[in-house]
Amino acid sequence: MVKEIEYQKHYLSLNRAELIARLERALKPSRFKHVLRVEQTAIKLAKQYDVDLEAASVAGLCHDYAKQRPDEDFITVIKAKKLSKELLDYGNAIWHGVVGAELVKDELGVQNEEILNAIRQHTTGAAYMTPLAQVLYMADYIEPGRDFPGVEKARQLTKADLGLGVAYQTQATLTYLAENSKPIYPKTLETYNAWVPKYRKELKNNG
Ligand code: DGI
Ligand code: FE
Ligand code: FE
Repeated sequence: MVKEIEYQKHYLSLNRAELIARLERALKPSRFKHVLRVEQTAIKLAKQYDVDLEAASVAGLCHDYAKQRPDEDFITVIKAKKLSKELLDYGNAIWHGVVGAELVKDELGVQNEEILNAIRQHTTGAAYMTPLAQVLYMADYIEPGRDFPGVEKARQLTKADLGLGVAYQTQATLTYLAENSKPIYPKTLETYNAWVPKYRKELKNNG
């Protein structure tokens, strides 16, 4: 366990303990424990890759804040904030990050756009991700509670090269979605095109 950090940068008006109390109320216990592990994993990666630790903590804690909201809440936000109508074709898997970031902003008071973008991108990735967004995307995928074929490889590659981890996850997710005939959000394809061919050689050697 990484030592708990004390918030000093005012990314939100809540302190860490208050934020955690809000998350515990918003989430079922298993999801709450997941966000605590994502926070710790994000902090660890942030240390290695020279990303702001406090931003990694806030992003890790808040990334699934909206996961348990009913569909109506997301549809209301999509309409009220005039977000892309294309979003209405998807569901919670896509909404909880892309639309959930708006709830993180309005209800938890996180105003920092880099943190909000990292939350928006945490499920699908994006063609351009800041190091913070890459850290969150990977922390969510490799936190110690994750157990699926390939997770050890993902941990190893992420430790060796953050971008290679991003490419590995993106390839695995796209493969999983296609194999299971699931709808692919266009941004997921953009992420694939931006990251996977770039790491073609490394991915091949590490298949
Ligand atoms: O919220 P978590 O479970 O912690 O993790 P997450 O937000 O990364 O969500 C992972 C799920 O999202 C995983 O089952 C694959 C799914 N997903 C990722 N990209 C897409 C997607 N689902 C659809 N339908 N389309 C996508 O493009
Ligand atoms: Fe999520
Ligand atoms: Fe998550």
